[in-house]
Amino acid sequence: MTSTDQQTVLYGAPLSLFSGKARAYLRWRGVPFEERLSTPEVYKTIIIPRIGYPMIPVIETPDGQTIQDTTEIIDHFEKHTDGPSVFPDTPKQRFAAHLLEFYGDEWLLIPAMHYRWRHNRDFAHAEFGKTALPDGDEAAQIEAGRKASKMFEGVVPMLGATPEMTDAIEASYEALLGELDAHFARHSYLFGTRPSIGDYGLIGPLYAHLYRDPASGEIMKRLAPNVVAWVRRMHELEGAEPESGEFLDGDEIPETLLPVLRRMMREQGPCIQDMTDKVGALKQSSPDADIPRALGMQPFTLEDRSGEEKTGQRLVFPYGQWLLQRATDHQAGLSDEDRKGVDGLLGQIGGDFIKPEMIKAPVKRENHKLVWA
Ligand SMILES: N[C@@H](CCC(=O)N[C@@H](CS)C(=O)NCC(=O)O)C(=O)O
Repeated sequence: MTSTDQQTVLYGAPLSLFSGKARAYLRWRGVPFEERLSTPEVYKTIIIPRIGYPMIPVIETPDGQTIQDTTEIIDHFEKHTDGPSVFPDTPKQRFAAHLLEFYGDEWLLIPAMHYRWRHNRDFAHAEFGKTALPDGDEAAQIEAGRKASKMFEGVVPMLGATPEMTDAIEASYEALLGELDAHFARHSYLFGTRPSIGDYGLIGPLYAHLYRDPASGEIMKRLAPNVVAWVRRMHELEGAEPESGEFLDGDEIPETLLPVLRRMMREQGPCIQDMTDKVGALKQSSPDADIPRALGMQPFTLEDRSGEEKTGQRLVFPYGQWLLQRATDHQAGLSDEDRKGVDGLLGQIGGDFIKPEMIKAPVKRENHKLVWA
């Protein structure tokens, strides 16, 4: 990559899901950067004045740009630095990589938040305290951590992680771990020996909440040692060289990824359809209003350990449509032959409903906000 004397700064925190995603990417991409803790002072003096709301991670580039949102951060470095891309340039791999980024960023928040707040609560309070009061003693940090994490803890049931859904969320997550473990037994990353944007989507939840939080890490180590090795490869670059590797030849989608993609379509699929319908209805009813962060609730269904379907409710985030559009825009731009390949893959995974026409009211991001495209 091209380097500059001044370094990129990443404002984030060790416990943060999306900071882990950005950090892992910057390390692999060989971007020289310094990480600074997102303390209350940083929120007050940097993040809120520049972004308009409290959210991490935030990047400050050497030329003074401020970027929030890990997808935009990755886009920025893909565009402005040289080096191998995390976007496969073949039709099916690129499409599947975008879908899996969406799955990791949005859907795997459910197990991530479930495990953090039901199985790692004390640890999480202490970790929030280390960011909120870095110079405090342990007791003061825990107290500060309880306060600082109230919003995050409060939103857990709204994301669908309720006590009633516990068994189904854990059954689904454990099955996913098994599927990913079988995949990573054969491949270093999702599509070969180079990480893709899909890998960066998955590393968010699978690093901070599901690997680093101790009770979650114990489950991952017990059930999925190959996923653990992938997390370390992705995040610590253990056994991996920055900017190295290749995507599989011939636009191959490994057989071992099909169960993961099928799970995505089966579990998240109905919510994806509902999300695009709700975003479309909003544009029809209030074309001039700001797009709210959430658009009410939607049902979602997972199987519990006995195979019985359990239905919960979760918030609908229009932001998810922006991630989905990266897949559907790619699909729309394909030649007839390449489109057949992608649609054939969708047929194999139960995802026929994913098509450009499902986007009724496209969105884009502008100045850190979601707006109508
Ligand atoms: N889409 C954003 C999500 C970032 C995000 O949710 N960050 C969390 C910490 S990991 C946060 O700051 N949340 C504050 C909030 O949700 O209001 C990204 O990719 O950066």
